[in-house]
Amino acid sequence: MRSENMKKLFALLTSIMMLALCAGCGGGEESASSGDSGSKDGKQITIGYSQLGAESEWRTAQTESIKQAAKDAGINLQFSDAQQKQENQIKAIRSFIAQGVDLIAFTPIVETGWDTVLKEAKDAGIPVVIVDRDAKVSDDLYVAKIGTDSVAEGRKAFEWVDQYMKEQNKTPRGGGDQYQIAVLEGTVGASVSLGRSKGFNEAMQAAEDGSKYTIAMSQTGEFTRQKGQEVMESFLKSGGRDTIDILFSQNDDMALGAIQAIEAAGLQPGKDIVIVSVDGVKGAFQAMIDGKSNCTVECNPLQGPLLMETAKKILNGEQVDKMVYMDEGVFPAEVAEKTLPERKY
Ligand code: GYE
Repeated sequence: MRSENMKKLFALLTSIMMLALCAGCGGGEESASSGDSGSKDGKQITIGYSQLGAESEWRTAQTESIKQAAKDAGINLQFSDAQQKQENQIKAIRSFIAQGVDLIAFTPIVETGWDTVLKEAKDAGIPVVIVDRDAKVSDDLYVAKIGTDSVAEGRKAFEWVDQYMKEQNKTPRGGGDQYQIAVLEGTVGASVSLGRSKGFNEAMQAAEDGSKYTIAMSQTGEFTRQKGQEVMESFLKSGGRDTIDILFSQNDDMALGAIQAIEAAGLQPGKDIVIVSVDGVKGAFQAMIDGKSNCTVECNPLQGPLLMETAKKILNGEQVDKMVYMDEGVFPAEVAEKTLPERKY
């Protein structure tokens, strides 16, 4: 009888222990499935990301940031490179919808033409996050935008130029009383190209001495080093060699190409022609250290961690900001040497 009771007690204790253990492992799974480990209802999160291409140092850094952040967050990233074609991005987004990914993120190469495909994502119940560049679509077609303030970048570029030109107090190279500006624009129709032009021009119009400047030449260099070089060459050949005072390049890569064209024309980049560009990649810092460029306005490509965090919140049903801008600074040549070692891209 006694040993019967002992057996029963033993059995009871064993089952209590088993229950406790199971609860423990269940709890482990629970925490693995919520938040930090990149899973949704116990399943790994899959994000489909359509990248526009690989045109610049900046873009390479942004792609790396997104891939690394997905890995760190335990998220399965379906990455697709559209090689500068909007139609490839639309195809990629459609294939993410067909696969039934948990969330779609994309960096729109141009601002317009996204309504139909985003409507398809919405109908399939897949949330969309727009990353880096902007798309002109109605608010119900995306959950969040993570990006850079390109209008502010353009404005900062002009403000730096204006202050620098005042300090230098040079006479315009072409004679006359206006400084001549050449602009290398980014991809045609891209929000960041339009924004940087807008910010730069508005700041010029608003400046007290804005009439001291004129935009003499402006053309797209498609955000690539090679195109930047080619277009700068043609600017210099069509009269710019003796007249351009300032180059505003809408990204660093085009400025690096332009520097080669300026040197090939027998001029000193950074001296004969003052150069300001946007991005803040290491190549621009090196050019400033070498005395060949004057300023870079930062555009932060390290968007991966914020994207993953935002995606997890959305999939957990949490509220997220509709628009988040990355923090960005301005780096003139005098701080380049000190700053380069700290640069992450
Ligand atoms: O400035 C440029 C690029 O969309 C902000 O795209 C980005 C821009 C960046 O390739 O280098």
